[in-house]
Formats: sequence, structure tokens, C-alpha cells
Amino acid sequence: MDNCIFCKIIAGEIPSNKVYEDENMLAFRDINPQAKVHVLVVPKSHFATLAEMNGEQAELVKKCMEKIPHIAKSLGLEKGYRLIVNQGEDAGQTVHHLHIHILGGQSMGEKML
Ligand code: DGP
Repeated sequence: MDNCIFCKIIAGEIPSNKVYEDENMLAFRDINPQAKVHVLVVPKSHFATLAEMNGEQAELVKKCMEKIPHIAKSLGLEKGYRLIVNQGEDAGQTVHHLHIHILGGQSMGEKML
């Protein structure tokens, strides 16, 4: 997608602090971290939300979910981490390319918000 910032990061047109990459996904540090460790895992196919996802894209999301424990381990998140996938306006989604936030490196307690 021409105007998608994450597509540009995937294409290498915008620099990012990469922590993992393969043919299916890119993981890089969030520019505005909300926790000591804040990484975004982005499938290499443009779609905004789970509601828009096709079957192939669902396979990519599955691969992302399978890879996240390995990425988390490489980030030193042995004590746990939180995943967030914002969907649409009420969730505060600002980048309309599906992404999974990995948040950790500190205790976040039991409250989600
Ligand atoms: P969301 O609210 O779920 O759409 O989160 C989008 C996240 O993307 C937000 O935490 C900030 C991050 N972000 C936006 N632009 C850039 C960028 O150019 N580089 C990086 N590394 N992160 C970005």
C-alpha cells in the first residue's frame, strides 16, 4: 500500500530498529514505547484489521503468533509479556496495517488498562 508507514518499513524505505525478520513478518521496536520493551510484529501483507483478513493473511498471523514466544525470549521477556492488537477507532488504532504489540520488561500488574 502506497501510503502505509509499515509497508514502507517492511520495504526498507523507512528505517526501523529490527529485532526479527523472515519472509512472513517483521518485528521492530515501537517509536513511542509504552513499556521498557515495546516491539511491533507486522505481517508482510497489507490489511488493517482481522475483519479484513483473507485466508492467506490469517496464515501469516498464525505464523506471527507462533514466532512471538521466540521473539519474546530473544528480548529477555522470560517473566512474561502482554500482546495487544488494536482494531479500529475505539481501540485507538493509528496505523492501519495489522500489527501485534509486544509489551514487557516490567511488571504490568493485573489490570489491562
Ligand atoms: P496502534 O495504536 O496499535 O495503531 O499503534 C501504532 C504504533 O506504531 C504506535 O505505538 C507507534 C508506532 N509507530 C508509528 N509510526 C512508527 C514508525 O515510523 N516507526 C516505528 N518504529 N513505530 C511507529
